[in-house]
Amino acid sequence: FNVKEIETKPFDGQKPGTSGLRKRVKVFQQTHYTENFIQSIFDSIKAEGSTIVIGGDGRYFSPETVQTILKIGSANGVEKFIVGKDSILSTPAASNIIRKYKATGGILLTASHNPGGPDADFGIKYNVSNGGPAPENITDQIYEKTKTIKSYKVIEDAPVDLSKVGDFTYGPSKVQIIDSVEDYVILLEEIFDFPLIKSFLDAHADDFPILFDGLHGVTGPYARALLIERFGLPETAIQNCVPSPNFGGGHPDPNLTYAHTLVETIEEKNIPFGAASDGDGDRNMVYGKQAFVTPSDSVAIIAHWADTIPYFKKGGVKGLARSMPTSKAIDLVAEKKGLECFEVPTGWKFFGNLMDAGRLSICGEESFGTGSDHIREKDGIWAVIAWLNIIAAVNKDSPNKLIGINDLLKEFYSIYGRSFFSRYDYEEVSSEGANALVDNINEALKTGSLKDTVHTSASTGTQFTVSDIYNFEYTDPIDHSVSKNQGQVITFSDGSRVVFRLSGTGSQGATVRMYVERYVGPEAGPEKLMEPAAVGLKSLIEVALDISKLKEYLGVDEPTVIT
Ligand code: VG1
Ligand code: CO
Repeated sequence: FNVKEIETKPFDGQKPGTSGLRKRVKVFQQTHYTENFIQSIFDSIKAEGSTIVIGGDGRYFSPETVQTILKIGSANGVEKFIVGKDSILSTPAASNIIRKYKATGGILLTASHNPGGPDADFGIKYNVSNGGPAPENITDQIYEKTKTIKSYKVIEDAPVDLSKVGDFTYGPSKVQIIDSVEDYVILLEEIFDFPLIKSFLDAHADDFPILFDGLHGVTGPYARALLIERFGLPETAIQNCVPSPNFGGGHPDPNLTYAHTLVETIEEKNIPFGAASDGDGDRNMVYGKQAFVTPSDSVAIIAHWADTIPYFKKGGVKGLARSMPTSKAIDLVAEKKGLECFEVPTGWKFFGNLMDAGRLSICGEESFGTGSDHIREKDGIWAVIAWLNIIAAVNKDSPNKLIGINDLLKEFYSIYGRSFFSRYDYEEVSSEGANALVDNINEALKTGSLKDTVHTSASTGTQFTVSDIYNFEYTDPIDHSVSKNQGQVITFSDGSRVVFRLSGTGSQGATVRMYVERYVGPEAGPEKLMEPAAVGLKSLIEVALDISKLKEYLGVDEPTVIT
């Protein structure tokens, strides 16, 4: 096979963000654009003799891109490709495949929860041999290569048929097309108590029906294999579970705004337990009739009940962690259990080193990301099955009263208190406005002008005194790499805090995120503790908007999404 060298010129802006390179499909479709980025990946790793996993959420432009990877990868000396059938592997499943088959790394074709289709988003992300997203030193290297690239290498062979499982070749390289679901189901079976879950669901077919909504993303086949085939649930237990290249025209993000198909069916049919996942399967939302679990609470509750899950009962819980903007609920669990607890920047890549070093077992992000060291990505289906495992175990000890989501929340708050938490997203605002907002807070940080100032909520009269402002910076305890400017934090004397961050996953304009958190101790009593988050946070949100002059800088009145 001839290796051809194709001339090219660098494109601006091929810098991987929080989770890979995400742009409009039209941008990736420009001549040489995708090729440049893929060659830059192979230039940044040891491609010769490597094994590369290829998967993704099956979105529009994925099949073409798999062929592009085969062409360029083969020319760069890749020995073997392991590819999910129809180019599909959920992000957690891909992480598992990389680890299980000891691959060099993986290329994931996904823009996660961003809409798909010819006019929407595409994305490419590189994962390393531990199964996790490439750390910053590698993504920086990829970006440097994209800035100077002059040519890329290809081998021209007939495209591989991605719809057939089996062993094939592309040029001199081996290509193995694998079932997308099988290995993942085996993995979860080793982690959870499947017989316990099944017997609980069997016994409560009438009073505890469940519903999983795949939002037309990649998790559909995984949910079917587990819920229908393993647990024997009826077809009504899943919906929107056939992956579609444009996610059925929807926005595959599991939150109260975008997962409205789940929310509507749950409320209409009085379903006590529901869940949804995002396009690539790493996010999750747990939602039941009149019951919503914030992701920050979800991970803390899983940590609290970890002993009910065989994987943790056997291996123990080594440590806990959260991303910086995530509420501190999990810190309270760590404290009570005498475990180490880490606060890392936003993005799953920061958890990997801690897991590899044996210091971290369970972690999460407020952005509907929950997971453990069974792989190196967050894992939506894992979180849903974890909840089912916990509910099944708790109910085994409560034969006379059915314990549901709200009972678990109530009990958790009565032990630890509650960290009321909410995030306001201002999507696709002007970059100038967003930068001015950030500059203004930095100015206050520098001059100390906000320190000790008192702010009063106009509607409730509650007062907040600023105790500190800082820019979050993280030093990785394992490799000592430093990540600066990871978000601006304003803390108040009552322990509340507000965080401002610019998103690193958007594909157009800027997205500003404002995170608010206020802790209420268990002594407040169940009525206060079970208040809707919007009520518990009203005063703080007013004050945060006021201090930051956010509406002025961004020129918008309301956020696009509230979670
Ligand atoms: C967002 C979330 C972050 C998450 C990232 C990738 O990043 O805030 O917590 O890790 O998406 O998730 P940002 O930079 O836009 O805030 V996924 O499911 O899109 O891979
Ligand atoms: Co995702």
